[in-house]
Amino acid sequence: MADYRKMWEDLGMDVDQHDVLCEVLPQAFGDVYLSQENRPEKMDYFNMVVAEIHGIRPAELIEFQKNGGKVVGTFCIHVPDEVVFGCGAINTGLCSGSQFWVPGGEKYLPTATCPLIKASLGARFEKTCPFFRLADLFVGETTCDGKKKAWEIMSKDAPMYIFDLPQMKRDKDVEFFKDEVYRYIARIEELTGNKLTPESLHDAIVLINKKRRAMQRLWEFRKLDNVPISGKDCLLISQIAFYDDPTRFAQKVNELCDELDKRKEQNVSVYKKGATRLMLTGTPLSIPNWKLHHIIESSGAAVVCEEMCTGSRYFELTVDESGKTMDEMVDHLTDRYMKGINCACYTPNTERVDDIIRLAKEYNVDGVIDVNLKFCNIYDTEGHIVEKELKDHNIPVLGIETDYTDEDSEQLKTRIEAFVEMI
Ligand code: BJ8
Repeated sequence: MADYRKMWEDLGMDVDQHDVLCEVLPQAFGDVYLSQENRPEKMDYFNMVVAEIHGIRPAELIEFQKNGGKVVGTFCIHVPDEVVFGCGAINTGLCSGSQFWVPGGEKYLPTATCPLIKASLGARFEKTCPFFRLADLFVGETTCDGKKKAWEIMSKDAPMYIFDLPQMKRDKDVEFFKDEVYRYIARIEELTGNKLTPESLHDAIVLINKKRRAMQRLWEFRKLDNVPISGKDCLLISQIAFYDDPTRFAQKVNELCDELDKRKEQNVSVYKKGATRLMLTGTPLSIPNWKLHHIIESSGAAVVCEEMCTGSRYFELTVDESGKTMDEMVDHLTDRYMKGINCACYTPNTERVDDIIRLAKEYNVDGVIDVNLKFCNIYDTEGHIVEKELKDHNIPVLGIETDYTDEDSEQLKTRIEAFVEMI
């Protein structure tokens, strides 16, 4: 790995503490990923991105900033990347999936807060993540109560902007979201000093759609009887999608798909014949949270789909590219980013249940695991509706709650193996 110490110091990071993270990550990645057999060769690029996760991309972003560019960090898939790219800035995801940052977050938040939020605050306040140091603007959103309050705390230390979201999807809520998109455009224009034009927004829509289409293409392989790529690898790619350069990312995913086309012709599978096919649904699995996939796939079952924000919710829908005027394009962004995202923060959220049933059929799954990050009240509560509906459709379902620690790994393994056995 190249030496990025100077860069991290210049970012004001706590480099000694950060070294602790740098020591454990390669080991964890090796155990979970590099131990897999028969991986596609084109996963090499994604391996390299993870190996240098706090190096290559931050260095690119800093170079961009030196030339006057701005970097915007977001925490939720409701916030449209297209606005940022259309203004000539770069968007990067800031979700945190490591237990490493949780104790730092607990200094500011109640213990009974979901690990995703605690890790986000920990990463910022403990100065141990370059992305949380370099962003010019942090964009929070009003999805769940924990996040809303966490942004108030983070705003004492970081330049924050709040994207307000409605709680329902009525016509007046759609209008509200549209207004928020316009307000966001004004803020990003102010940040960058660049005007968003119909042309630049159209180009950004096309750019981000290409990334989503590449992911759609990749996910199609997971519908096959002989699945040529593991769920773990697809999860990794979904996680990397949040912060990699969109053009390069789409190209690398398409190159991987070309390799998978050949595997498809030869009926190559990474799983044993007859492996149980599982879908995960629930709260997001931010990088480097690979725990569940690892437990499931080490037990011989296959994860073939994730109805999650690190999964289908991120790429299934593209933005309509036919808009000519700014207003038409903002309408299309609203269709995609509000009406099209079925997060438990909405009431009602019946479309999510419809999605789960549809995906279970499309990916021909044998069972569903409903995953909840500990202390996420909205997904936990919605789990009741999800699990009842799945049972009504005769789809076996297992509800689990977990966090970023490894403390429950053995227990989860036992429960998941029993579930697979029972299917
Ligand atoms: S669109 S899922 S990315 S809000 S897990 S922080 S909800 S307490 S992450 Fe999310 Fe946007 Fe919805 Fe997706 Fe709160 Fe729950 Fe924690 Fe969560």
